Amino acid sequence: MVRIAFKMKLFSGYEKEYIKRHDKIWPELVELLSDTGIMDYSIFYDETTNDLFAVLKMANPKLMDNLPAQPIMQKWWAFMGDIMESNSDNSPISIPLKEVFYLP
Ligand code: RM4
Repeated sequence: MVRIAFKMKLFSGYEKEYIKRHDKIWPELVELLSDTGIMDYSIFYDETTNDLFAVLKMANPKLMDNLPAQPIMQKWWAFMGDIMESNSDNSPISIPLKEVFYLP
């Protein structure tokens, strides 16, 4: 099992909206993420910087490469694009983080 962590960035003032949208996350997106092998997926919000810190577990991280081509993923990213920093293809600007400590 591999732990993957990355940062995204929320536009200022959208914390409540971000939570609201994720409280109502589409079942078909949950299914896609699950089918991709993603587990224990959390996103934390840093209100001092608007950083979103995401951390998840996967047996095979290569499977993440399949996500951007999936229509549901593309639809979600387009839906989220008005409240977070995104690339021109609507995917969130995502900064990978290196693990520097782990206590099992
Ligand atoms: C985030 C972002 C991520 C997605 C989660 C569910 O806001 O769009 O790419 O994996 O939602």
